[in-house]
Amino acid sequence: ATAQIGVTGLAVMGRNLARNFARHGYTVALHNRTPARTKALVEDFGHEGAFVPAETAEEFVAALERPRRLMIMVQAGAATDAVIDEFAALLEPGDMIIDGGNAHFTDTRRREQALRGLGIHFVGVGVSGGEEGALHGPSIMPGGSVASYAALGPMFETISAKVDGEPCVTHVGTDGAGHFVKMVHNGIEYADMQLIGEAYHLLRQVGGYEPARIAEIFRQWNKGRLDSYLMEISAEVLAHTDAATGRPFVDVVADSAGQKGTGRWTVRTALELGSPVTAIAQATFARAASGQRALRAAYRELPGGTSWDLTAYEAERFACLVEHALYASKLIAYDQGWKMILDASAEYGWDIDLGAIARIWRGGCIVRAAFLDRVRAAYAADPCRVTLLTEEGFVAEIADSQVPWREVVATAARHGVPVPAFSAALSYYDTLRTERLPAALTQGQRDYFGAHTYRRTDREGRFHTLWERADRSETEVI
Ligand code: NBP
Repeated sequence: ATAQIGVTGLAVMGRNLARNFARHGYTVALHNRTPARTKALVEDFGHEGAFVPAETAEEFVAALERPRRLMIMVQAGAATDAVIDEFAALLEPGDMIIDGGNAHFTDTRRREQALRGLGIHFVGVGVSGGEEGALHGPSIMPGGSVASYAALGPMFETISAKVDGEPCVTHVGTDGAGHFVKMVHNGIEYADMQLIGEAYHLLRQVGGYEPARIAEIFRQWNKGRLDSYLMEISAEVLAHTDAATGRPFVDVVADSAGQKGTGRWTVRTALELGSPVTAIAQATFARAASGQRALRAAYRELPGGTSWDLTAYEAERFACLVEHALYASKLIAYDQGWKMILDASAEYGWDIDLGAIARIWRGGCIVRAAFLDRVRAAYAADPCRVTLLTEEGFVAEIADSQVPWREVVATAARHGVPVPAFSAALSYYDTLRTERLPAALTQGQRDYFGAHTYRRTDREGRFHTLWERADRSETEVI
């Protein structure tokens, strides 16, 4: 046995991760259900490092140094269970099975528990950055036991993305914590993309700018506090001209957004946890709405807002306001994601360090952004903070941006331009700022029709008003 790690599942992700390990000097055992993929990898990239190809599961396991580190990179779901069952039977206590696929964190918790009973460490790992990241350095979010991280951490740190010399990897927490955080990463990614999309739409519909000009504006913004990978690629996409028609590329792409499901997972899980990730939810629903062809065709006949042409000066001013609105909304979307991670961390006993999450998202993943450095610093200064928004620097920025943010959302409403994520973020901000919420009336309504009881602001206890009685007398419910 000579291999420090083995990778089974050699489609794009597995192949590139295996190459990344080998390029960093590790001997990598290779296995794939269909042996042709293993052969192809060795033929095409065998010169990059030390590979030990294996055709059968037994040969693959025999190639691994003990304790064995066996990484699964197959399709998430039933395929992962099938592969775990196949290999668990061949492994020994102390060995590690690492699942780098996009597993749902509840599956990871179930698998971890089952394998723990056999003495096998099961490590669910969120791997971000797509196939390029897998090859050149992903952001890596491992869960699993502390003991397994001692054995795997140094290898992950070697192959991960680096920012300022620091590896984009941390032990997120036990069992499914890594896959949970990867899921929320993807949810935040949905929100960030939608917010940038809304900014583009406003600049076009209200500001009257063409895509190429908006690309320039985005490039300018990308030099400031909005500096991020998503901003950068959005500018690239908007600047692109379709070769076949000579029109802006963005105008020839069908406006119905796809999804592979991690946004939906985030929203569903948030509903279960009671975490109000409204910007992420609106971004996920916006993709769903874009795909409702018949419904959109029917609504298209309905009246819209009042639009008017802006002067060049007004358009320029409006673009500045949109920058404020985008930044403020983005802060909220990320803050909602952090809070959801905190809620899950408390629920599942993960003790997640949010500063470390901000640190490992600075490179090797889709949401990488300059402002994450400041987020990291904010959590380092106060690891127990429930929101970023109370950090001194962010307080000042929100104070500066909140009026433009309101003006943009109001302008969008007047023009009839949809801004579901901008307005959800602003409403979230105002909801949490508000001293007295209409939830008091909701409680009254619930008590009226369902005797659901309520608490009072002036006394402890649970109460019910006898609404059917003329005197509406109140009883304390014991
Ligand atoms: P796919 O998700 O397309 O899966 C293909 C691999 O799964 C092949 O190696 C295939 O073997 C294997 N496989 C299947 Br399908 N069913 C199997 C079974 N019953 N038993 C054994 N092997 C089976 O590959 P991918 O796009 O490289 O992604 C791998 C994992 O990484 C997935 O969980 C994915 O969600 C995750 N991920 C992907 C990306 C990305 O950008 N693509 C990013 C981050 C995470 P075969 O060759 O014999 O058919």
